[in-house]
Amino acid sequence: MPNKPLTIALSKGRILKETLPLLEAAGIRLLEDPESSRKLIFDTSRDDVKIIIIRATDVPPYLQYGGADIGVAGKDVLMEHGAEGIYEPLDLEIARCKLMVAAKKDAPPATGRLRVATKFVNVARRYFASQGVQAEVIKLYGAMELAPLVGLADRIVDVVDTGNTLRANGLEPTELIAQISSRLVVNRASMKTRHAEIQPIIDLIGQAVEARRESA
Ligand code: PRT
Ligand code: MG
Repeated sequence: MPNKPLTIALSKGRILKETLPLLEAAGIRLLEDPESSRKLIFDTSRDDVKIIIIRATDVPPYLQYGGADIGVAGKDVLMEHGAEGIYEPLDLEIARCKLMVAAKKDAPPATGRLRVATKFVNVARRYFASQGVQAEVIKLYGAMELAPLVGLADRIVDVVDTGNTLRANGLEPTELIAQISSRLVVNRASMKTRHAEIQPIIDLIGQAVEARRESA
């Protein structure tokens, strides 16, 4: 009996757009456009490969628990979730941004206990602890930029690209926590049991990343 298909987990938006050309290098092409479909599971040009479309923050748990064999996730999301059961063989060098602390423009320096609003609660707790700063971390699911404006928090921790969103809300970045890009991730068990199928895909994508870097 043939193996069940390899499952690749992607999320809509910038990761999908920037990952598709890399998958093509491994002969994997979507047969329809997920951005305009309500389906969650898609056939590809390879009978042995399916693509599932999930929320960016759901990629690590899908990979950890074997809901997908391969995936693409931002390093920010991986840092927040933790890497248990997940192997991270490649930096795809896409969806680059920075994980930063930000505050109201000209906010006073931290004294005493800081209130920090973020969806990256684990990253934020670790970061402020490493700086010896006492922080009370408040979990939000979106629009972090609002929190300092209404006095909910002194700082936010968020992903920043151009900085336009911060500026538009009278905020400014104060500290860099980490440079971020998206990573190819593989379920650790799949990496062992399906090595002969997965390793060639990693190699071809790795070559495509290198070729793109050299032509940039
Ligand atoms: O949107 P959803 O809630 O489903 O999930 P998500 O926001 O995690 O997914 P998505 O597709 O927005 O982001 C996927 C990954 O892209 C993130 O995990 C990051 O690794 C990476 N990435 C790169 C970014 C950005 N650039 C980025 N600019 N993720 C989010 N942003 C946000 C930023 O926080 C701000 O709100 O985009 C907005 C614009 O940023 P500025 O600085 O250019 O104004
Ligand atoms: Mg988003």
